[in-house]
Amino acid sequence: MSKLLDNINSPADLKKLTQSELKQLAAELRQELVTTVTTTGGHLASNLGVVELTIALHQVFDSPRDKIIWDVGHQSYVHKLLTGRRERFASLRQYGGLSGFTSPDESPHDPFGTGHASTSVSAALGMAIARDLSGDHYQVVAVIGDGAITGGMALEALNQAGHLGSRLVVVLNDNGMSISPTVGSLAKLLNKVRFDRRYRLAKEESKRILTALPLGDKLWEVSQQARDRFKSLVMPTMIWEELGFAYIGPVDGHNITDLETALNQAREYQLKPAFVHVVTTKGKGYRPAESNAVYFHGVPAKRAGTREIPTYSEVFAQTVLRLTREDSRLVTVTPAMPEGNCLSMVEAEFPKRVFDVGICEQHAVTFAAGLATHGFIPIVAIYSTFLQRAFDQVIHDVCLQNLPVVFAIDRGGIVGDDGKTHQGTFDISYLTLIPNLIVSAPKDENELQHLLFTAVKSGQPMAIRYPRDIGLGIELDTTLHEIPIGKWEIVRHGKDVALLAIGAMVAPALKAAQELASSNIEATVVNARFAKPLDAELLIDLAHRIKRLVTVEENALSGGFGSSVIKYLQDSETYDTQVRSLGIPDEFVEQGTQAILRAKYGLDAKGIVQQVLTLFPEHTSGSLLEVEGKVGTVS
Ligand SMILES: Cc1ncc(C[n+]2csc(CCOP(=O)(O)OP(=O)(O)O)c2C)c(N)n1
Repeated sequence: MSKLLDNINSPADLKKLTQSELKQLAAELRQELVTTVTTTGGHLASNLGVVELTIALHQVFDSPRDKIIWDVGHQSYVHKLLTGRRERFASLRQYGGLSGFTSPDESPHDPFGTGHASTSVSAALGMAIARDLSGDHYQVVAVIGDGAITGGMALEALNQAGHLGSRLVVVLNDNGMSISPTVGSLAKLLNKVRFDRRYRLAKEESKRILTALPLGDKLWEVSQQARDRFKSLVMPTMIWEELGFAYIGPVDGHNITDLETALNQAREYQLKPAFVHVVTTKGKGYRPAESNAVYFHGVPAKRAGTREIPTYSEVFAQTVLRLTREDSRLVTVTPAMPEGNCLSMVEAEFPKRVFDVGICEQHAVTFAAGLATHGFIPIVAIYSTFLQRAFDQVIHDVCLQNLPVVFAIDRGGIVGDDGKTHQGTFDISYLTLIPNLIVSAPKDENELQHLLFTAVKSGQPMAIRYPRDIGLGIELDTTLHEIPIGKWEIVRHGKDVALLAIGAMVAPALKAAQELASSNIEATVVNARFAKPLDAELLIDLAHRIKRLVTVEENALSGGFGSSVIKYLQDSETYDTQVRSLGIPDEFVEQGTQAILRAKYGLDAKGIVQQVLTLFPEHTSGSLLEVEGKVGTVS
């Protein structure tokens, strides 16, 4: 049977449908989401929750002339399906396929690139002011979740928007959930609105007032005043009005007619920015996702095989649990990622010593700094890509004061399907330039435990970056020990070339060394577990003895581990050593599986072998032709 969705190639097609057809379309969209996303992986529950909201937005606004900016962009799949990207939908999050977020490269209906949270209101306000300055009249709409709105940037933008009073529509998609339940006093306030019985009665009342309204500004103002008097008695929604917005809502986010009414009112409103409060259910319409929105926030892609080996994140959390039991000074801080960081098990046993601070990376770091000033040892559990947000806090609030904060940096290196916005390929560069900070990466999950133990004991700021991956299946030591700071480890001896590999690159370097042996090239492999400080003694020794060094890192070459090694050798006037650095060239890494991307950048065993062979012209007959042009090298 043909579907309505088959005939929707742009929002204009949507506008031809009747209300009952729109309902059918909503059902078809849900079906499409479930079928595709359970295969490709992706943000299923968030998208199921915004089906009606997306339809209503495209009914009321005229994209791409009007700009609709989805915060984070993880809930933009329905928007993609309605804006001409349905045919490519099965390529979602695949190498060369549709992005899991919004991207102006992909469609004129994506006016802004997203991936990190809490940017939408700032970007929308910038566009609204650009519109005003250039005398244009299009509409600008930011759609932001109740999780993302707790982020500092969003609050900063609301503050400016209310002050400027420019025309702008902010739609709050309030489902009570971030990835985990949204935390904080703002979340409590929103919950009050959603669950208060008096409020629900009042909502009915105010809805009648609202829907009876003609859309003129004057009448709106008068009715607003009457409504405000009534509302302020019972509803804690006045905060948005006090911030300078016209508040509309709450609106049932699964009722297309109500949504259209509210959005039309917001669109017509001229006097100040409008704030439309939409209440949705995360996972709506698909029972497993509705009942477990945390799991279905981001479902994994269907891939062959099962796993018995724990992930680095799991080993991290097990170690934190153990250390928290042993040392009462230990506390853990996570900016809205207790699930991703596997911290639920620690939180269950130590609810007062694990802090989910919301999507607030900057605050997370300075909050940890504050704790550290009073004898606590905070572990900030954070993804590499999100720590970028808190660069100044790491410098100014932690390292400058030399406070003992541990940065447990998950998803360091290539993360895969989330793509350009989420790759953790800059942290070695942006952390090693900071004085006082120790920067490390374990070669396997067992070493992760020991490095964490070392960091807790170090009395200094220390970062440990580890990959988004399962471990190597190494047995975990039961007794933890400190690793001497700045000491590398030789894991294989060989006289011809030394591979200095950091973190997840040690394993492929070892494999490469074994393959090189069959070409009669004997490689030393070093587990360069500290990017800072470098093991100067070992480095100089290798430079003198072996003369051919290859650094391997899953990080930008610019400012990375390899560049530190080259700089050190240069400063020590070790000029007769040939150094080659393997890593990520000066570009953003697209989406795709980690295996595809590591192969693309020559960061697997095969790529390492090929690069090493270039240092041995006598061995390279022919095979070099296979080296991909993209491999990033610095010689
Ligand atoms: C700066 C930043 N920190 C963390 C994340 C990870 N993250 C992606 S979606 C999400 C939850 C967003 O919650 P909400 O805005 O309420 O949207 P919902 O999924 O509930 O619709 C988080 C924490 C991110 N994308 N950006």
